[in-house]
Amino acid sequence: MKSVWYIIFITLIIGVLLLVSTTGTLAESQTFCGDIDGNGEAPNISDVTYLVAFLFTGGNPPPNPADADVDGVAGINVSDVSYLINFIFNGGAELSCHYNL
Ligand SMILES: [Ca+2]
Ligand SMILES: [Ca+2]
Repeated sequence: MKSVWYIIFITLIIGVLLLVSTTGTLAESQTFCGDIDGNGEAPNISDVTYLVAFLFTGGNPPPNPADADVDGVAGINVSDVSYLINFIFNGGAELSCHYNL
C-alpha cells in the first residue's frame, strides 16, 4: 500500500511538471474507458497525469468523465488513479468504467 502512495506522489509531481510545460488544447476525439485525457490513445501515463491534475491541482475535467471512473465504483477519486496505475504498470485488473454517473 505504501508503494501505491509513492507512485501516486511521483505521478502528481510528474503531472505538475507536465502541466507547467505543456500548452495547447486537446483534440476532440472519441473516447473510451481509461482515455481520461480524451486523446484517443490507450490508457497511459498521460491519462494518469491528467486525472491526478484534475483531482489534486485544479486541472481540467476529463472530456468524458465516465472514462475516468475506471475502477467500477461510482465516483472519480484517488481509487481510480490507483486502479489505473495498477492496470498500466502492474498488469492489474481490466478497467471497469462506471457509465452511470
Ligand atoms: Ca489517453
Ligand atoms: Ca471510481
